[in-house]
Amino acid sequence: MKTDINDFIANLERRTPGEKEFHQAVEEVIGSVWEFYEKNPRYQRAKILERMVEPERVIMFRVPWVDDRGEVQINRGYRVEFNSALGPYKGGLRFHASVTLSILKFLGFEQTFKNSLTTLPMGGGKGGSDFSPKGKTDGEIMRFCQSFMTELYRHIGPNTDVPAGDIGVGGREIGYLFGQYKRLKNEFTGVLTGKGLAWGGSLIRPEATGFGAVYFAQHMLHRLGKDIEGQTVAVSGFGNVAWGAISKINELGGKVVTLSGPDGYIYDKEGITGDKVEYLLELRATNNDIVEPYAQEFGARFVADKRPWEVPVDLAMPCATENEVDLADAKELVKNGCKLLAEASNMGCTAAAVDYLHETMDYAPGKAVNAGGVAVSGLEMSQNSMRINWPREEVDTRLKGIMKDIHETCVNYGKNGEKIDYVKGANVGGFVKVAEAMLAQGVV
Ligand code: 2IT
Repeated sequence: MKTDINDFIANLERRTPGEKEFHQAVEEVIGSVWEFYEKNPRYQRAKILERMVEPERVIMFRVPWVDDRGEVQINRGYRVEFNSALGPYKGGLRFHASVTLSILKFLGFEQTFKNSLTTLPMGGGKGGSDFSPKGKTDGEIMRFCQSFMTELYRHIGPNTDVPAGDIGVGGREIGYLFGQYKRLKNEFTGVLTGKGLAWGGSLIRPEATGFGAVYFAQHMLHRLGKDIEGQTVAVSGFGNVAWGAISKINELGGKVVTLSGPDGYIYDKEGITGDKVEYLLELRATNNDIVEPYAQEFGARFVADKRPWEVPVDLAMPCATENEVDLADAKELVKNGCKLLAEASNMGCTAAAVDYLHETMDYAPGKAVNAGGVAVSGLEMSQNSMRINWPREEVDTRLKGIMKDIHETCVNYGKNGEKIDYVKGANVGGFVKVAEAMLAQGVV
């Protein structure tokens, strides 16, 4: 009953036609773990990989709402409950016009391994909608969130499935979603993470993805005998992840010179520091999804319709969305002397870019680098269960410890001579725990 890797992928594509982002995510993981899988007949007999690529449950639903002009709008809502071997399904909600089932399946699949790497008891899931917050008023966003939760509430719960934010879902949206859940269930529980501090949220959760990514990059640098201090960094995006990463890079003495949005990128030679960092939060709150106003506000350069990877930097940290670094971008980075790329976005690099970066510099994938966000979500769940709030230092110390552990796991499973294959390290390290738990729990 031995299948080879090509049969496995052909079978996956036949069963899930057109889901190209999902195929990309699965192929990346399978490429790393196949050798390990072949050496372990007990995994094969239990069809662990075949089960892993099939979500435990997918929920799709209509989300009707009324806009400010009184017109009825219809969006599609999703929750992909991918894998609960290690704990309740856990992962964010993405509200963006580009959302499809394929994108949420890739994110939910990745989330399973990422959550396993955090060492905390969380399964993997992801959800969202093709609703775009761009240009919407606060009232419209609230009504959309209420309608979305009016269906979602029956599928989730603090011991079942705990959503959080992702692109397009921040503190405001989590508030509206939480309010509606509480009203429908008449229960105040930790059913969502990323909550406000006064009502069950955790300190450091807003900063966690960016902080964690920088802690991870710092471990990569230390292995090379270097440090963030004095390094120039290109960051993409201008949302929550970019904001957290830039704050931490500044604190550690690095200099961030770029930001980006769907409209182009900003090159700020002086460095994005002080008020400029806080301005990102204002820019985000306008719901316009453009970064250009930064250039007018602070006199920096704006380059329309381009990505920031053409600027000479020492480090690159993609902080926006999937496939935001392609092969040409990767070549440009290397040509300009960039020595390290730590992916804070999920699947930030295309498969061709990953292959190239692997040969030319130190590269680490999102599921390891950005795991600090969901890790602090896990800590928010712990605090909610105990009905206490930890001080800032306690959460930050735990986050630092988790990022160190994830880095060690990558080094242990990804050693390749002098180099570390962070892709293999993260994939195998994340896979082993999930696989063992699935074996132990029988054919379910
Ligand atoms: O991609 C991610 O890990 C997130 N959007 C955070 C998920 C979470 O449950 O905090």
